[in-house]
Order: sequence, then structure tokens, then C-alpha cells
Amino acid sequence: MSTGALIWLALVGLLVYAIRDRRRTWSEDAAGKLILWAGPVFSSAVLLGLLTYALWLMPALRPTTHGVLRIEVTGTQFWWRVVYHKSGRPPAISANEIRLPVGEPVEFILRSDDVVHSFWMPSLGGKMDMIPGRTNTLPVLANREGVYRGACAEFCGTSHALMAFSAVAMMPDDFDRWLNIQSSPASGAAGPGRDLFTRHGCGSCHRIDGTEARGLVGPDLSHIGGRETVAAGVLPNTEEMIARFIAEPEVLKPGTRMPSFAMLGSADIRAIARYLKGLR
Ligand code: HEC
Ligand SMILES: [Cu+2]
Repeated sequence: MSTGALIWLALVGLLVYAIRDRRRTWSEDAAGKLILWAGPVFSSAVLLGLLTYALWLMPALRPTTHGVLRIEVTGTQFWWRVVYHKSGRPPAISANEIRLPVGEPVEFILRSDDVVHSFWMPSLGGKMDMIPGRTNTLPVLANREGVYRGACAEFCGTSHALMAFSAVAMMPDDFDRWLNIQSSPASGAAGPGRDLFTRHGCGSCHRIDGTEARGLVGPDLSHIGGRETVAAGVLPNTEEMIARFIAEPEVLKPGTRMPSFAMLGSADIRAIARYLKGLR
């Protein structure tokens, strides 16, 4: 920012100088020299300097393969499968949200289940395509705590614009605590919501760790209650919004593979939503 301001001030200074100094005539020789030095020589030096600086930064960004956190993200119409791999721990399965530790390099492993998607967290790193049958990797280093927005950056169907996620950069200790919870069974209380979830076959498409729900067609719901958003960045994560999505997913997300369950009636949908919101 401040470098930008300095460059801007220098340019304004030059502009004022040029306007005031209009009367002075330049010899052809002096003008030629000015163009040579201020043109190709100066620009090349600045660009070369920036390139050297960028190359010097690179090794720090490139994760070493040992002990590094790898986050596998698979794009699928219109949501994200997420699996955390950290050596010495069982993989933790999640969806539609990325969490990463501040100050530690993370390697993203990017894939697609169907069409070409593109993984993009504008404030944290570059854009990288997710291509069926291919694995791309993207190193990311978050250097400030916060909740950032991520999105699919490649048109992938009707609800492409509704395929987003939040990226939460956390202090390493908080992250480890969070990851521990993610790789352990869901903590939801048994109750009417859980029975309804089982009875209506939600488990054929969704997995809830520690229950008989083992479906892999839709997002893992084991800890859905702790996420920032529901339905891949589309709705704030409240009991009410979960209920709305169960009742009319097709209205909220045209072309989604989640069928509507409006026929269950609002009381049952509410009970299921309460159960899901309680899964931390
Ligand atoms: C045919 C498979 C299928 C069935 C059956 C199904 N779902 Fe889904 N569900 C999906 C898919 C696919 C998505 C992802 C939708 C999207 O974001 O495009 C989804 C998304 C969701 C979400 C949002 C998840 C998130 O990560 O934000 C919730 C909540 C949900 N389903 C609840 C249910 C409940 C409750 C039932 C049973 C009443 C159910 N689903 C039955 C496929 C299914
Ligand atoms: Cu997409």
C-alpha cells in the first residue's frame, strides 16, 4: 500500500514538473537519453528486481512433503468435498468449508468428480483448475487470522455462481483442536431428528460419522453445525436455513442433486434441522 502511495506521489510530482516546465526545450540527444533510461532500462530493472524478490519468496511457499498439512478438495456440482490429511492422524472428512492454520504452509490437492471447476480463495492464494481425471496442487500460506470467501471460478453448470465456501484461517493451536474434533465421531444428541434422518433415507447420500449414515453422494454432515455456511456458501448456518434447504433445495440452488423433502412436513423438517445444527 505505502509503496503504491509513494509511486503515485512520484508520478504526480513528475506531472506537475512537466506542466510547469513546458517552456524548456530539450536537445534531441537529451530526449533520446531520457527515453532510453526512463523507458527500457528503468522498467527492466524494476521488473527484474520484482522477479528476483518473487523467486526468493517461493521456497518458503513450497511445502516440504514431510509433516505438512495436505487438504484434498474435490469439486462436484455444486459443492466441495474436503479431506484433511496430517501425518500421524486419521484423515478428517468435511465439506464446503476450508480451515487452515496461520503461518503454516498447506498443500491443496485439487480434483473434480464431474466437470471442470476452479478453486479460488482470492485473499489467500491463486486460482487453480479442478480437472476430472487430474490432480493439481496449490501451495497456500495464510498469514493472518480471519474468515475469507472462496468460490468456484470456472462455469460449471446452472448453480455455478452458488458454489462457494468460507475459508477460515486459525491460530495453529485452535486449528489442531478443531482438527481433533473433525476426526472424531459426531457429537449430536440422539432424538427425534436423528430418527427421522435415518428413517427418510438421508443416510444413503450423506455421512454422519458415528451413525449408520454412510452415503457419499452428498456432503459429509458429521460436524455441519460448526460450519459458517450451509449449501456451499449460499445460506448462513442457522437451524432455519438448514430447514429451508431440506424443504426446497431446487429453489435455492437450481440443478442441485439434493432432492426436495417438502413432503415430510415442516415439523419433521424442523426436527431434522435441529439435530443437524447440533452436530459439532
Ligand atoms: C440423492 C442424494 C441425497 C439425499 C437422499 C439427500 N441429500 Fe442432502 N444433499 C445432497 C447433495 C448432492 C447435496 C449438495 C447440494 C449442493 O450444495 O449442491 C446435499 C446437501 C445437503 C445439505 C447442505 C450440506 C452442507 O454442507 O451445507 C443438507 C443440510 C442436507 N443435504 C440434508 C439432507 C437431509 C436432511 C436429507 C434427508 C431428509 C437429505 N439431505 C437427503 C444429496 C442428497
Ligand atoms: Cu464449480
